Amino acid sequence: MSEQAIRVPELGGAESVEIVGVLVSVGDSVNAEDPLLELESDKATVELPAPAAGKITRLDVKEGDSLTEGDVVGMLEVAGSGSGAAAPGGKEQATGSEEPEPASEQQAPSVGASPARDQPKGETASSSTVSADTPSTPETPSGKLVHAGPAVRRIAREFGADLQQIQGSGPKGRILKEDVQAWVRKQLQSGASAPAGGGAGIPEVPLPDFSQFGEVERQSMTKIQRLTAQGMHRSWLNVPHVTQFDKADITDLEAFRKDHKAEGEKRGVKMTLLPFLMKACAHALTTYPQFNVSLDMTNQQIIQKHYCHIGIAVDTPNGLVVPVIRDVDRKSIWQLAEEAQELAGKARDRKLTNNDMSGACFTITSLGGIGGTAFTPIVNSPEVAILGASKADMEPVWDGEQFQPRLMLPLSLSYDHRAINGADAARFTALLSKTLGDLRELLL
Ligand code: CAO
Repeated sequence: MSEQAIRVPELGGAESVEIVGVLVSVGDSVNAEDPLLELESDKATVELPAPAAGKITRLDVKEGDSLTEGDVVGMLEVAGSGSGAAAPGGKEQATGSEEPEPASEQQAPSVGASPARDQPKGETASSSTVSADTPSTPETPSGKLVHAGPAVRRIAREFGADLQQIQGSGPKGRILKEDVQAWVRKQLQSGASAPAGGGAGIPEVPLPDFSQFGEVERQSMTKIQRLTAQGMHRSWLNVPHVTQFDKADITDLEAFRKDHKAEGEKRGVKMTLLPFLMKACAHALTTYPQFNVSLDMTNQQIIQKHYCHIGIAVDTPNGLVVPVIRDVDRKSIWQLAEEAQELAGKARDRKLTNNDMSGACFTITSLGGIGGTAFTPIVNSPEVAILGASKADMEPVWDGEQFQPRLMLPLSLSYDHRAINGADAARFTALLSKTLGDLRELLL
């Protein structure tokens, strides 16, 4: 038996490193190359491996400490011949049955040599020398040992993945980067059945006992509320959202609409702004077909749709529903007004069928009848874009010589940035604005 100092190795150019994880405690038995500390420089995260097999007898550091090359972090009681400088992976290893590592992989990792995201060499080296029955990895609050390198821990932290729930496929059950990715994928796929809060490895928001603050009452969510919560959550987690804002001058459109209100009454149809929005969106979807797609990420394909069905978000006492109007590009404004009215009525009477609510390529959510200046709607995935309309208001608009009072409609287009670029989104809303500003655009 002899004692050996555990020192910080050459830092690969980094002046100092910070301890972001202490993976062992005094009294722990370790194998050569077992990770002892997680060290982070401004370039990478690596493990400090045990220089030999033995028992930790002293630890002089804690998380947050800064270290430089050669610093002693603790002492190791080395078993066997007393050769404190025994080569890691040599005959003295506790896991003697294991294949010796190639020399190049046995060396202590050089901090800064390999970016954390690229699976540091040190991680590979230690992964094959750790014995599963050796408590060389930190115990989690539940007491279960988690066996993973710093790069993997970092990825898990980024995804909010709980390493305790992940089965490692590496040597001796070590959790690999691929295991974390597979786990996250599985969580996302099972998102439909996940509760609205949490899911996808994201910890649920803990609920305090609200009754300590005042009187409370619990109500079961309606089915629509449950489905909406799941759908929104799934979309929010899966879709990289961006919202493009714009305005349309609908002064002339509003005059046109008002001119046709009386005729609408005769037809039994309320002529609102919505059918015009639908028609303008259909025109933009045809002009920019990249908005009329869904992404199949599993097969890495873009599914282009050659039909133009538009969903309309309808606010009902039971929650939000989205009936779909088919072939909007081929219907007249009167037909669209009639169908929108009929479907909104069915929605409020809870008479919509699944067929009424399926097949949309794009969604419009209009809050204009209520108020507001802008909002950021959530894409109704697997669609890739949604248009929000807020309340149109009179605004002074400069015509080059003077301000004119114009009725301006605020538009908020949220889109899936995987499918659509910002420039396309700006073109889309510019075209909407142009079309709503002058309906003759639709004739071209
Ligand atoms: N700016 C100014 N006025 C507007 C407007 C706008 N953007 N949009 C509608 N209006 C006007 C209408 O023209 C109508 O005016 P008149 O009475 O003078 O004709 C009035 O507001 C009421 O319209 P409406 O709301 O009854 O009808 P609509 O066709 O505009 O909308 C529907 C129908 C179903 C979209 C709407 O009733 C609705 O449910 N909106 C809420 C959708 C929602 O909740 N979205 C959020 C989803 S995400 O949480």
